[in-house]
Amino acid sequence: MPTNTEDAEYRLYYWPMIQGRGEFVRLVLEDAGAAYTDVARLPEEEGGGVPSLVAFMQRDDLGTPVYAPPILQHGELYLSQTPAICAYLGERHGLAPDGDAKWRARHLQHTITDFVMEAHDTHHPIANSLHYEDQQAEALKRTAAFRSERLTKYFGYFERTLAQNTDAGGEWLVGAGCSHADLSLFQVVAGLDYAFPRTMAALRDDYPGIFALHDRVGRRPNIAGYLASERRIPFNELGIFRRYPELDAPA
Ligand SMILES: N[C@@H](CCC(=O)N[C@@H](CS)C(=O)NCC(=O)O)C(=O)O
Repeated sequence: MPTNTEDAEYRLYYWPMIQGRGEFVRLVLEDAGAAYTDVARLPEEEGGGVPSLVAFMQRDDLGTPVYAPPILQHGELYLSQTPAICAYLGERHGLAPDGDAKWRARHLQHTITDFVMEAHDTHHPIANSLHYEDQQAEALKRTAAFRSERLTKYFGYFERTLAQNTDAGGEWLVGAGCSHADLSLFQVVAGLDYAFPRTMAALRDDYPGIFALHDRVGRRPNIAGYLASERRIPFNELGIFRRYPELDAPA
């Protein structure tokens, strides 16, 4: 492992069976065309698997221990917290605006982190340690409020943000081009489309900018290639965005 961070490879540590929060990091790496190793997806014999991730989280030699995955290792730099990792990579690879606007991309990235947490909590409103089935009654109530109040509030906010970004004619959230925040908003829309297809179909006409951004990101050549590859883990009921039809709007 080179000690010079500039030359070092990117090593992502994340749960190997889900897109989860690791996906926000993967999308920046993939769009940038950056080489990376998704360490826990390597076979255990090659130093991968869940044990590699658990061992990493237990390390006490990093200066500052990491709390939870995703974790990015870049030479001797170790970063956790999805928004910090996305901003770090975006700013290194031309996926962040210049100057002070980079801070606005970061604040958008943190807002997306909040949104993701609320989307997750729809199916796990009481405790992560409990199965969905053991908190289904609370999940039904929580998701009804999420769909009618929170989802529309976040979408309204991002729609306004797009409309006010005259630098990009309303195509990107901040600055003149695609940034890490846009890639992450793509992932949230994709995830919500998976989890709540009926709710999302009903919202399409009300938030045209957000859905157009989703489609625009999906057409970016490196992203389109990634989505069609085996590197893109399918959505599933272990991840953040889960399809439980009873939580979606009535048919
Ligand atoms: N705010 C953190 C949350 C990290 C997080 O919750 N990671 C999950 C996987 S997506 C985890 O394994 N958490 C373990 C825990 O919180 O105990 C981020 O955005 O990266």
